[in-house]
Parts: sequence; structure tokens; C-alpha cells
Amino acid sequence: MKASSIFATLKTAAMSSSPTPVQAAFKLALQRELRSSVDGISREALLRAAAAACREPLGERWADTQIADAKRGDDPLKAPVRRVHYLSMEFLMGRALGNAIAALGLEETLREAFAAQGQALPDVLEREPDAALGNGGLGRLAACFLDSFAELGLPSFGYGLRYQYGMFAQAIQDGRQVEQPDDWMALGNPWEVPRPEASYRVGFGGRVEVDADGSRRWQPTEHLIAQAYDFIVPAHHSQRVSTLRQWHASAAAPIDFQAFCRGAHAQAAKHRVAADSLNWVLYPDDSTDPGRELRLKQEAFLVSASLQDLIARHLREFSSLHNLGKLNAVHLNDTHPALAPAELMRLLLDEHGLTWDEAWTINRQAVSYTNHTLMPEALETWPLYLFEALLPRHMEIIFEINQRFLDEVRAKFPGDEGLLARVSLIDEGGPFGHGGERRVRMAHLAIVASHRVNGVAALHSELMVQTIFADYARIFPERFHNVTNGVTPRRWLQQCNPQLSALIDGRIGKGWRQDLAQLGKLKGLADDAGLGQQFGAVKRANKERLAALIRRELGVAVSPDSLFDVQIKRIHEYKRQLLNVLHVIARYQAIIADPTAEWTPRTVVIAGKAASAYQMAKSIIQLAHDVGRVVNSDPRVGDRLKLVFLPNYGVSLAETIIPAADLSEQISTAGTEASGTGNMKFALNGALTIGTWDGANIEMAEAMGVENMFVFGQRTDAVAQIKALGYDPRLYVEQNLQLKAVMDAISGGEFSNGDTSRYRALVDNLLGRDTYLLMADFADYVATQARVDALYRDPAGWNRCAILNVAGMGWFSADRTIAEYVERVWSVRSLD
Ligand code: 26W
Repeated sequence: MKASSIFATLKTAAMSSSPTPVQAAFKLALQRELRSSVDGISREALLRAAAAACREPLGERWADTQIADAKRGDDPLKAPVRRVHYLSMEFLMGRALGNAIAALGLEETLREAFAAQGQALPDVLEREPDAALGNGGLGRLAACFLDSFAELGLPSFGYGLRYQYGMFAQAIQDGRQVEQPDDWMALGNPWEVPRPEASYRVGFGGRVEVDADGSRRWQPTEHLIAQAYDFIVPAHHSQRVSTLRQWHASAAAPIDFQAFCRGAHAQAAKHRVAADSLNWVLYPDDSTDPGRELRLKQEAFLVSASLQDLIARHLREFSSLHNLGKLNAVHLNDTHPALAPAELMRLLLDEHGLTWDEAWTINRQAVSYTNHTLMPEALETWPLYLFEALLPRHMEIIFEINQRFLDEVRAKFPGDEGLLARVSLIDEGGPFGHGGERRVRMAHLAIVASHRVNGVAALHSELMVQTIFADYARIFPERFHNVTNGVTPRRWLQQCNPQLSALIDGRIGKGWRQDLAQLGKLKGLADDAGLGQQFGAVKRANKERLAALIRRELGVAVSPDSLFDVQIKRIHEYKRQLLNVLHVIARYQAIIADPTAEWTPRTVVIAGKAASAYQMAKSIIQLAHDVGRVVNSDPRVGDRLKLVFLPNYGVSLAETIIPAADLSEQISTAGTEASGTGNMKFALNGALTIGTWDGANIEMAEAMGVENMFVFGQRTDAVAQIKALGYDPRLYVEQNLQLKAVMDAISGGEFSNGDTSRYRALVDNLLGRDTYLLMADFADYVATQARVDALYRDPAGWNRCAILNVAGMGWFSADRTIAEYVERVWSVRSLD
């Protein structure tokens, strides 16, 4: 079925799109809030008032949506729409107010109400802290998906954890990253709706007892209570909502009263603190045993509470478990919630008395899994001893799943012992395993228990079945699919770039917000010089806004006339921010050598966080600062080149930076970036891409015409070939004087005040191993940057290309992505 007809089906299922008159209610709520506000009419008070007022209509829409969805199995003639349960350890929601008022149609009402208090709407919106409960792409994708769930009217719940300090806040001291807690709920969270009625017990530890009838019963030693807090995500073109349900942990047992009376207060509260630690942060440092244990507990807690919630709701709505698998999808956002099949089996077998076969059928019908990375080191495994100690019953169930699965494989591929060892859910710790330690392989569990497994861009899905999951693709060829990522046009164009949105509206109408494919109509207008100029003017205004932010944050003056060259994403070696910095150094040296040449002025902007234990990534951040300091203060350079690093990257910063970018850097080594979604947001906002033939860049190039993207670098097969032939990065350096000068400058301490040791590890790594082929791709990258300069000197040509970029992005809407999930992953028809 084509995406458009899926939209039609879903839209019919969605409720009417006429908005209810909430403006009056909103005004009343605002007045009430303002009267009771103790801090007068600060921007924070206005923010709270607005949020409180939005809660009423949101709450009504939520209730209506639940009532409608509960009836979804009523028509025996129609294949039931399944309710999707999207399990994810990360949701990078960003700010909520701008989105809520756009969806509820309250922008003008608020603008006026705030103006009456002497405040401008954007200034108030800016005061809202980001809900940054995620690391990167995977978490932001989950947030975009919630928006599309609502927009498409899909019965759904997103399930996550209510972290008190999401991702750390990044400060920079002396050019170095310093991690600080991100206390995003310090002033409360006006958006969350506590649901005391949705509360479940989750056990840990203990042992499994066998009853007289042979049934097995888990007796945990520790119990936590999971309590739900809902965040409501409204549709923009209907009254539907989706829900992000986040779990908060607390101890089930009261304080130890005896200990308290003895005056041993800390001991009395010990298990309370232990329970609370699950709520503290996303990704406690898992380089230590207690860190690993906490992370596993968080994952098990998320999974158990969410599945208990699902089963309770299903029984309320349909009174029987037999159709649970057909009416519900349980989706695993990477392997982090991959305990779900083990927990679902446990609940169905031990708590609800189903047989293994009944439970397994339901499980396979319900569960599906998305893989987001090919990096083998990112595939989760857990030491058996830890798993067994925390989750003894789940361990038994996984052994049973494994045994049955391996029996099937034996029957299908007799005599292949190597295959059995490779696909087993247990890594036995052989010569290629984890140094003798037995471990549970979560990706393997996710694949065996799912009816669908998908990658997130065409190349990634292909590589997935050719490399990390090749054995599984042989065993279950029908299970593997591709669903290319997308982004929500509501946040990533309409809200973050109102001027460009208005310009597009004026030319092709407003329909693109709901049907992004309509952007294709801009293709025919790309040669319209008037549109090109207006397009340039919008970009210029957005650049001025970013230049002001850079001056405010960093005290650096950058010229809006320069080309804004932007790379913003997690800092990781494979993403090659270092290649970007090497190019800046090469350009710097060339400017010094020939200052009168025709230079296209450039401002290079980098932002991103490095994982706290990732030393190389932190070193790259420091180098960017060191190079920036030298380049920005060199009077011989002037406006020709600037390098700035904006601290504390997150969703809101991205919303300011992306509309202001001329050039988007998507320069990962071919075959390493699963998809990328930042690449899509940039192109949607009219930035041109300099990129490798990797992830979704490929499909973007195909959609917009490869001639409208600056593609460079070795492709996946060449990367493999270079490595197979014994890659020697030094050869590339010796043959390229420019590259040699760059490397010499870094190792000679030119950017580190003569300190030749600061970047020794970094340089040695590049000259010795260079896992991500920076040396091999450098020459082509620099040459391609020169082509970028040339086009930028022709504003009409540049704007034409930028318009064609926007025109080509219609396919990259998260609405299209979700329509594909519905059709190919979550539909009842997808069950094999
Ligand atoms: C358990 C350790 C762990 C946790 C998170 C390993 C890796 C991660 C990520 C940071 C995963 C992630 O965000 N992957 C990104 O997912 C995006 C959405 O599909 C893709 O566009 C990116 O290419 C991919 O890096």
C-alpha cells in the first residue's frame, strides 16, 4: 500500500479536525495562574501559566483519544488497528510550549496575553528548559515519532523513564568539557500529569521456587513501585494526542522503623535511596559494576512497568489475553528495552497462567525491534552473573527461548556448530567472546523474539544483514526490513523557521505541514529569481540571529555574510568532527600563506557532547577550542575564517542553529552512520550538504538529485578494500604536503601554546590506525570544500540549489516513516 493511502486510512480513523473553542478557557486559566503566582509576572510565571492553561484542553483530548482507541477492536469486519507501545530509554523532547500552542491554535491568544504583561512570546518560550532525556539521534527520533503518532491518529503510548537529571549539561572550562547535572525539573515540570492509578510493583533479585504442580514462581528480594507520569503530545491537524508515559521509581517497603528509632537514619532510608537512584540520570557510567547494575535495573524497570500497564489496559478493554498480540505492538527502540520479550513471557506464564506456546505466539506477534547502529561495541550484552542475580526468572526464560531456538536452527542447518555458537543468545566467552565471561546477547534476544527487525536507512539495513546480523538473515530472511528515518516537519520547519515557513506557504500553500511531499512543488520554482532572493533574505535573518547568539555566548563576532558551515551532533570519532577541524587548520594555513587570494569567508560552527568516559572525543572538543582560539584571534585572518564551538548542544540549540546554516557537515566514514536525522533537518531548512555516501545522505542525494549535494570520500566497498589491503595512513600524509603541514602544526604545539604532548595520542592514532580513514578522505574533502566556496560566490546558483534541497525533502517526514512502520512492521498483515 502506498504511504498516501495509509494516511487516508489512518486519517479516517482519526477524529474530526475542527478545533474546540479553548481560547476562552485559556484566558481564564492564565488569569487564575497570574493571580496566584508568588513571583509576579516573571517570564517563568508566564510560562507556568501558559502550560497550566494548555493542560485543560490537552487533558480533554487525551481522554477522548483513550475512549476512541478502546473501541478499536469493535468492528469484526475490519483488521484491527494495533496500539503501538514504543519502548525507549531515551526521549529527547526539547521544549513543549511552542509545540503545544501551535497544535492548539493558541499562538495569537498567547502573544496578546503576554504582550499585555509587557513580554514578547519568543522571550517567554526561551525560558523553558529542554527535556533532554536522551543522548542523540535515537532519542530525538523517538520524540519525532510521538508527534507523528498523534498526527496520524495512531493508538499509541511511548514508554520511558522519568529521569531527574537527563543528559548532563555541558560546560566548557579552558576549552575542556565539564559535565554538570542538568536539573531540568528544578522549577517543577508543568507538563506532566501524575497518574497515581497507574502504579505497578517491579521485583529484583531473590530466587525461583517451584510449586507442587511444577509451576515456577519468582520470589524477589527487592520490590520497587513504578508510578506513571504522562506527557501529552498533541496532533496539529486533529484533536488526537499521543502519550509519553514515564515511570518514576520508589521503594515498596516503608522506612526501617527500628533503625530510624536507633538514630541510624541513613540505614533506615537505605532502600529508599537505592530505589530513587533509578530516577537520577540517563546512562549512569557503566564502566563500573554498580553502574552496570543500575543501568540493567533501569532497563528491567522500564520494561516491566510498561508491559504490566499494557496488559492491564488490554484486559480492561478486551477482557481476554488471546488477542493481545494482534491488538498490541511492542516496539523496541534498539536493544535497551530488549528484556521485554522475557518479561512478557514471565507475565503471561507466571502471572496469567498461559502455556509456553500460547505466550510465545502472543510475544512474537507483538514484538518488533529497530537497530540503530552497526558498531559492534554498541551491541548490548550483560554478564550472566549480574543478570542471574537481578533477574533469575528472566534468565530461566531466556535459556528456554534459546534452547527451543537452537533446536530449530539445528534442524534447519544440521551439523553447523559454528552457526549455533554465533547465533546463541548466550555468548559462551570463547576465544572471540568476552575473555571467558558468559554474557547474554540482547540484540540476539530481540531478533529471535520479534516478527520484524528493521534498520533505519537503506544502506544501514543492507549492511545490517550482510555484517552483524548475517547469520540471522539466513535463518529468518523474511524478518529483516528497512524503514528510513524521518523528522517531524512541525518542529523542524514550521516552528524553528517561521520565516521560511511563511515564504513556502506563500508559494505552495500550507499543506506541507501534513503532507511533506508537497514540498516537491517548489522544484518548478527553483529558477524563480525572486524566490531565490527572498530565500536568501530569510537565511540572512536567521544567520543574524545565530551571530547574535554566538556573540552573547562566546564573545566572538562572526559575520552573517560569511558562509555558515555547521556540524552539530554527538562527538564521536566515526562522525569525524576531527576531519572538519583538520580542514579548518588547512584553510587557516592557506589564508596566512596567501591572504590576498579570493577567499570565501567562512564561519565554522561545531556543537555536541562527548560521552563522559570517552577521552578521544573530549580531546577533539579541546582541539576545536584550541584551534578556534588561535584562528579567531589572528589579525591576519579577519572575517575570512572563524571557528566556534557552542556549548551544551541540545534540541533547542539545534532549533536556532539549523535554520541559520548554509552548509551541513555529514561526513561520517562510509558505512558507519546508521542514518542521521540532523542531515534531514538541515536540508529541510535550505542548507546544502557536504557529505559522504553514508546513511540517509544517500537517499537524500537520490531524492534531491546528487548534483545538488557535495558528495565526497571513499564509499563503503572502497573503505573495506582499503582496510583489507592493509591501510597505512602515513602514506597519505607523506604524499600530501597540505595534510603534512596540518599534522605537524598540531603535534608541534601550534595550537596548544607549544605543548607538544597535549595531542600526542590523537595524532598517533591518526598516523597509526586511523580507524575512520580521515587521512584517506582528507584530500577529497578539502577539494570538495573548494567547490562549496565556488558555488557560494554565486548567490543565485546557491539559492537555487538550496531551494532544490528543500523541494527534495518531502519523503523525509516522520509521518511517512510511521506510515511505513504501520504497514510493514506493526500491521496485523506483517505477522508471519
Ligand atoms: C547502550 C549504549 C548505547 C546507547 C545509545 C549505544 C548507542 C546509543 C546511541 C547514541 C544510539 C543512537 O542514537 N543512534 C543513532 O540513531 C539515529 C536514529 O536512528 C540514527 O540516525 C543515527 O545514525 C544513530 O547514530
